[in-house]
Amino acid sequence: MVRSASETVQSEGARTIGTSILRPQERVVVIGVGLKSDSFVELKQSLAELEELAHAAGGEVVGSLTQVMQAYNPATLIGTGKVEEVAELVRDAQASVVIVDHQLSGIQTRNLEKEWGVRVLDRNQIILDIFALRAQTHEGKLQVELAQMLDQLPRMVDAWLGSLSRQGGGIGTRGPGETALEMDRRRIRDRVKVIKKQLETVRGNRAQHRSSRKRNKVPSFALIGYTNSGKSTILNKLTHSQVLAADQLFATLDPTTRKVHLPDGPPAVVTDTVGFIRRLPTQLIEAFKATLEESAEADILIHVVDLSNPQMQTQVDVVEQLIKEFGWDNKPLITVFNKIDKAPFEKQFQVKAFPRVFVSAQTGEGLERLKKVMLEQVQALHQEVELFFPKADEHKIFELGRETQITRKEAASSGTICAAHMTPSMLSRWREYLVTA
Ligand SMILES: Nc1nc2c(ncn2[C@@H]2O[C@H](COP(=O)(O)OP(=O)(O)OP(=O)(O)O)[C@@H](O)[C@H]2O)c(=O)[nH]1
Ligand SMILES: [Mg+2]
Repeated sequence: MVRSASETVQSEGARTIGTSILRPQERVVVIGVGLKSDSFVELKQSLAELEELAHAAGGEVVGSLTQVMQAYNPATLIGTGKVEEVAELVRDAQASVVIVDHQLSGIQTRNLEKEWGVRVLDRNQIILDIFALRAQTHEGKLQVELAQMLDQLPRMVDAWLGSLSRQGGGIGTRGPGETALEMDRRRIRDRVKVIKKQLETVRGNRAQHRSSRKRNKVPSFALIGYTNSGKSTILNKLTHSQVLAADQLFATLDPTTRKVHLPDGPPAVVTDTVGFIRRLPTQLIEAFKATLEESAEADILIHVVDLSNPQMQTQVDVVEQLIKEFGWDNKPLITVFNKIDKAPFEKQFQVKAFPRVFVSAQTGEGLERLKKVMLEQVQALHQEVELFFPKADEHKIFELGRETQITRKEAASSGTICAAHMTPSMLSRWREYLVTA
C-alpha cells in the first residue's frame, strides 16, 4: 500500500519509538549508493556491512543493488532509471522493505515509498533500530528513544514541507496539516526534554560510582573498538564473567564494569561498552554521551581490533578518528589485535601501533601477556617518586595529599621529604619539588 504524504507524516510522528521497525525475517532489499568521486571499494564494504546490519535488525536480505552517480537526486537520491530497477527487484524478490545505505531526507523517503510501494529506511534508522532491539537497561532505552526522536524531527518537517509544495501550497501556508505537524513536533520536543532530564538523573548516579572508584584509586580500563571485534569476549575472559558476546553487530549496548585481577598488581576494573561503526549516527553519539563517558573516564583505553577482518584497516581508521573526535587521544592506549586464531599469521607483521598485544579471546592465547601489558600501563600511570618541600613550601604537602596518596613523610633539616604515587600529568605539575624522576 502506498501511503499519502500526510499519512507518512502522521505515521512517522506516531511510530512507536523504542520498538523495532523490522518484522522478524522481513524480506529486505539493500541499496548501496556513492558518487563517482568516492571509492567504489568503500561503497561495497559499506553495503556488505549494511547487509549485516539488516540481519542484526532481524531482517533477511533478499536482494542488493548499487548505484554510482555524478550527483545525488534531491527528490529520490538515486536516478530515475535505478528507481525503476529497484521497483522490479522489490517485486521479484517479494521484499517489503528497502534500506538505502545513505541518509535520506523525509521527502526522498516519501517519494521512494510511493514508487516502490514498500517501506523505505536509511542506514541511520536501521542502526537506531538495532539499538532499540538491544537496549536492556532503563538508561539504554532512554538513550535510544532520545536518538530516535532526534533523528525523526527533521524528517517530519521535511516530509511535511514536501507534501505542501506538492499540493501547490508554499512555505508559510497554514492549514490543518501544519497544525498536526506542529502538535507532533511539540509532543516530540516535550518528550526530548523529559528524557534528557531523566538521563541526567541516571548519569548523576553513575558519576557517583565513578567518583568513589576514583577516591579509592582503582585504575580503570575501557574496552573500545569496532563492533564485533571481540570486546565482550575479552571482558569475559579477563574477568571470568558471562556478559553477552555474539557474532552480530552491536551485541553490547549497555556498559558493564567488572573487576580484573592483574598478577601482582593492584585491583583494577574493566568496562565493556558499545562498539563503533563507520558513519555512526550523530544522534546516537549525542544520546549515548553517558555511555561514552564511561570510556572517557577510564585511565587506560584498550582498543580491540579484529585482526581477521578483511576490512581491518578501515575499522581501525574509523575508531582512531572517533578517539580523536571524543578527545581521548591523550589517554594511554593498548592496541589488542584479537582473533589471531583465524587471521593469516603474516597479518601480525603488517600492523602498526604500540604498545600492542596479539590475542585470541577464544583460545585464550596472549591473554596473560595482555594482563602484563595492562599492569605495565597501570604502573606507568602511578610512578612512585620522591619530593622535597623546603620549609617555606611545606603547606603544599597538604595539597599533595589531596591529589594522591603520600606513602612516606620524613622531616629533614631544611624541609620535608615525601614519597608519593603520581601520574604523568601530576609529575609535570609537581616537577619543581621532584627529587627522583
Ligand atoms: N575466532 C574467534 N572469534 C572470536 C574471538 N573473540 C571473539 N570472537 C567472536 O566474535 C564475535 C563477536 O564477539 P563479541 O565479544 O561479542 O564482540 P564485541 O566487540 O563485544 O561486539 P559488539 O558488542 O557487538 O560491539 C563472537 O561470535 C565471538 O565468539 C577470537 O579470538 N577468535
Ligand atoms: Mg560486545
